[in-house]
Amino acid sequence: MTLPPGQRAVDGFPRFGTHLQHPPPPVPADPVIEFGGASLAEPFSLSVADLAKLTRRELAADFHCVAGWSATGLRWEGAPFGALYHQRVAPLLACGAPVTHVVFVGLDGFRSTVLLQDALADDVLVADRLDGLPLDGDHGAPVRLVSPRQYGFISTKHLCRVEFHTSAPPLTDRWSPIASHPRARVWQEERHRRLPGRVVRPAYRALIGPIRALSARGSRTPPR
Ligand SMILES: Nc1nc2c(c(=O)[nH]1)N[C@H]1C(S)=C(S)[C@@H](COP(=O)(O)O)O[C@H]1N2
Ligand SMILES: [Mo]
Repeated sequence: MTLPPGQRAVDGFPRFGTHLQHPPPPVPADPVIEFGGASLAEPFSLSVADLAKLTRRELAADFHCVAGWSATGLRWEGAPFGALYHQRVAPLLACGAPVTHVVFVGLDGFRSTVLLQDALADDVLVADRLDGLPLDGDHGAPVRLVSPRQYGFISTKHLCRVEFHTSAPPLTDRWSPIASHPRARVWQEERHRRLPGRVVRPAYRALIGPIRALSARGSRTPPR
């Protein structure tokens, strides 16, 4: 098995992220995803139930966290983001400047900013199932983004809003020591916005233990 540079396989699939001191956000009774942003003349929303009726795809992929762990052999199911974009969003785009950036927002307030070109890769899904089961709270219920060729922080869990922009939205981590790379491609080791991936490896790896300890506290399910 070949992993991207600087990654190490872990057993199972840990719950991870910046939200771990809290339990997963409750799933609304009739969850929807809102689509908006400067590029859309009219915002609209799509219920998660309707999302399940769109063209579906199964995807076997590894999942790579920027801190350095990789979960291997996951099986995702959901709607390809590219199909959703071309079928539902593109016809509603206001004429003018083209879409360049897409922002994915989670019910816990988490946001990821992705270049449209990366979001349209053929393995990017809005996933509602993992390993043959509905997505659980730990991994992003009711639905999450999955972009396996980018570090995990791109793959917003508990997805509730998608925004389309014609230029880069303001950076929220401009002064952060772990300023994330805007493309976050795992095979290019694009971990940090300014520092080479190899250089930040040890510092990022040191974060895994403390973050996983938090995760055990907020987790809904025992670690697998
Ligand atoms: N809503 C939300 N999505 C998120 C995060 C988060 O804190 N909140 N963390 C990100 C990070 S850093 C990683 S590595 C993955 C972890 O996904 P997992 O908990 O399913 O392993 O989720 C990403 N998506
Ligand atoms: Mo991560």
